[in-house]
Amino acid sequence: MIREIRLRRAHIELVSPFRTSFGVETARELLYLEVHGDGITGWGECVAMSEPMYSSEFVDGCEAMLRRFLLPLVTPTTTAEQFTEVARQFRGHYMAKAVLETALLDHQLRAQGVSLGTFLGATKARVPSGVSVGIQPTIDDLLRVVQGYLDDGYLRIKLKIEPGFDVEPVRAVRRAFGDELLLQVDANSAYAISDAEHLAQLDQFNLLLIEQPLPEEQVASHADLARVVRTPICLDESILSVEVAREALDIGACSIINIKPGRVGGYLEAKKIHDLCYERGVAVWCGGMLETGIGRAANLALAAMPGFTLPGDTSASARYFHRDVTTPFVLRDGHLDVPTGPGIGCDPDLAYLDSITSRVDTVLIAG
Ligand code: OSB
Ligand code: MG
Repeated sequence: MIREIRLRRAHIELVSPFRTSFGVETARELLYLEVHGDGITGWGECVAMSEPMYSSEFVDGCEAMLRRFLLPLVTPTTTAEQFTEVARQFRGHYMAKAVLETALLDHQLRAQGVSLGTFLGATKARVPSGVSVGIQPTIDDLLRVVQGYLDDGYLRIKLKIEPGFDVEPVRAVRRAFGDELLLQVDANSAYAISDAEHLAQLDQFNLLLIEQPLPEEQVASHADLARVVRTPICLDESILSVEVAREALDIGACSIINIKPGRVGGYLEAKKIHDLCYERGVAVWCGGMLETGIGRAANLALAAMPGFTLPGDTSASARYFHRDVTTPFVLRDGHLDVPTGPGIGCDPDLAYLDSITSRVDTVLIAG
């Protein structure tokens, strides 16, 4: 039985600033939910950023959504599946829904002694790691940063791009590291359909994919773009549900999907998108939102499903934080191990987590 849910706010610095076409992140404002009951704690980490720059969601907005609309849906016996169904009455707010669904799912799986990987149908014990490289001040800086990640053993490089930092940086990375390097780019919706010919210049670099070149709402324009650009289009921001995924694939807006559970309302919806793509032979990979160990553990379970055939943005703890809130995830031969314990399979170091926590509020679950 669920007795209470704690909402914890915390703060953690990033090891280096992460610049994208939408802004610069130097720290993560964190929101965790803890579902308590029967001596078990289920954990969820909210992926929303401090400001609504990647998407319309932001962490204080998620907290408001949770307090006012989502937490009141939970009773002592609510399952993750039931929560997700009743939460459909509220439009949007995927990241807020996802953190609560995940904490409920972790709680119930821990009670059953079943790992999230087993629950989802994971088939791998470890997953290949890629790394997302922020926009750098100069191309020389970029080459140095990429070299460092390759030295660490990362198996795939994703370059963040924006107008003015695209063709030349990609050319330089290809030239420096060779044709064998698994390389892709992410624009975070910084371009317009009128940039189609410009983006087609990226075709010469044999990229795995171009991620979210156009705005979130312009799904159909991505289909137009895909007729001009030969490099596969992958959608991130636009894919908010399995229904959007199906429509995007049907019209040819993308041929690859970046699955982020937080962006689609949780792991249950993420699994549906995986299953759809798997059935259609469409490659998927697991994105990231600069998660700490709690969110990362759950993403690894997802990334171990059979349809995740491209390396994800599931990087090691050290790529983000000087000290993670869980036992750090470390790269071995370019891979991260999928946790095997019940639920998400790992626990935070509570003393350390408390030291970076600004506030914990307890919501009693009335029975
Ligand atoms: O677009 O994939 C993205 C980080 C924050 C918000 C959006 C994105 C990203 C990343 C980094 O690319 C992924 C990660 O390493 O967690
Ligand atoms: Mg992206």
